Amino acid sequence: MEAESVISAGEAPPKAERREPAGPAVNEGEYEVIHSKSPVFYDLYERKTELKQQTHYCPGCGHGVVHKLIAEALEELGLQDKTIIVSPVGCSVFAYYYFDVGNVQVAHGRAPAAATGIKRACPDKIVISYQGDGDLAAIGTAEIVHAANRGEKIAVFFVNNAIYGMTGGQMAPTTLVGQKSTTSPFGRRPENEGFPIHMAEMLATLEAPAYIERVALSDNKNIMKARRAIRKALEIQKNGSGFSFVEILSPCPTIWGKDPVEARKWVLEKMIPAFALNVFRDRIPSVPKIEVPQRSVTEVLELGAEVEENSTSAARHVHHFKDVKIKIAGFGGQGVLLLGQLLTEMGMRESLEVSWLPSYGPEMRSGSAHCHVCLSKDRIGSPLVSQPDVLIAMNEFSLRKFAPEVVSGGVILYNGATLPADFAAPAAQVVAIPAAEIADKLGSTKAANIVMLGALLEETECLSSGTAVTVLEDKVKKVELLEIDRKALSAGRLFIDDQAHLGAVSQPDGFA
Ligand SMILES: Cc1ncc(C[n+]2csc(CCOP(=O)(O)OP(=O)(O)O)c2C)c(N)n1
Ligand code: SF4
Repeated sequence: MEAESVISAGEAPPKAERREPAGPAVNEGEYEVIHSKSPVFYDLYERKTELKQQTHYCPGCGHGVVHKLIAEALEELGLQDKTIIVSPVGCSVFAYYYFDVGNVQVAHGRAPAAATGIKRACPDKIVISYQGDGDLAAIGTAEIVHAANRGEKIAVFFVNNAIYGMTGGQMAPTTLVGQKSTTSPFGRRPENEGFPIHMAEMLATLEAPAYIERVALSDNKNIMKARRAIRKALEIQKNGSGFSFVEILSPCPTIWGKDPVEARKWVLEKMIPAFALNVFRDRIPSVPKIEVPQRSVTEVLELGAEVEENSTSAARHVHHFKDVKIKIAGFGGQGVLLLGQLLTEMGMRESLEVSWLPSYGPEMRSGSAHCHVCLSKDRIGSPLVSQPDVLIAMNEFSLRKFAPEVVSGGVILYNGATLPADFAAPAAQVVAIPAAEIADKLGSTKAANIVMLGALLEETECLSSGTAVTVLEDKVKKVELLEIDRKALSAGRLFIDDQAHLGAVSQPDGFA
């Protein structure tokens, strides 16, 4: 982009525009016209295959102007080296071609979510979410509303040109009533397409945002206001004050079928009356602090000693494996997901890398549910378990469905007195455990999952039963239930032990 200076000959340049004259000396009191671009832009746009001197924006496009205003504000505030711009899909998808700052290009509508993550991970950085109206007000509505509602300390620059530019002119949520687009060829009709969405006003209903303003690129005066608004949003972030949102009414001459001058006029005469220019919010949000109960020093020391003791005994367990992948499946209500969580909690306490991935239907009870659990000495690449070493099948349906996935030499623990007669066992160790029956006799059928946990620990020795007890003690608050769970854990272990003595299952030797 050739950013052209606004200084004319004979006129004193404002401070930000003062440059050493590059050309021949001029007479005192005279100034030469300076053409330059902010150092926040690359000198040459190397990522472009051709025309490395200029952007891909159409003549008169608002994106070019907004880019210039952002670059100048970053330069003036000395923020270039701290800035990360997140640009999603739309005509500005290649913003990273131009800005010599940190850049992240994200999926359509997702910039506020990505910006949230970046800002929280790097609070010292200046994070900008740069979005069009199709991106921010259509596919990305949820992201912007929730980022604003959380008061994320980011600056959002919302380029509203009332149309989908990149894809050739479909109706946007901000398309004006009566405005023609390829998907509203007779003009937007509120009775069919609804009214234009006023994002600035909508976000101003939320408590958290610090600054919300709508500006326009209709004429030089308004462009200067836009410049101030963009700078202010960045200053707010620099000061750590909160969420800023600047909506910029922008021309899109190409899709509107106008020349650049007519397009600016259209912003002035049509867009501004429909989208009032205003400062909708300008205050530092007051965020109430919720007190977290403080433990006394004695309590902390006691707790620390207990944790230390538990973690030392948990760490003592020898893991005979590099990693173990477990799938647990059954009906909702059988404690399938909870069993997975207990295993991951145990793994963490034994200093393993862990992951837990649940998968369940919409029903709270009796729908099918399963979860994937990984325990590993190394970092886990994917939490998905498609070839489990161990399957815990809490019902026949799950046994039949997932048994074929189990690796050769793996283990299948089935919650049932016997295996179904026609079940063709794969090349794995299959053990039927009447877990529900055992749990029932102990006082609660619900503890069948803990019987299976005991069986798993005894059969595979993947984790220590001591860790299981400490985890249960921490998680189960009802004394009677905890007692049943302790017995269920022991019962599961004993069952496998007895089977081993009878020669029905192999001796536990852990995983290779
Ligand atoms: C998931 C997904 N859905 C749809 C698209 C197609 N698409 C690309 S850009 C765009 C709209 C962009 O409009 P806007 O955000 O207003 O930006 P402009 O091009 O006008 O600057 C759409 C729908 C896409 N790339 N990805
Ligand atoms: S189509 Fe519109 S928004 Fe896209 S670059 Fe051209 S003028 Fe800009």
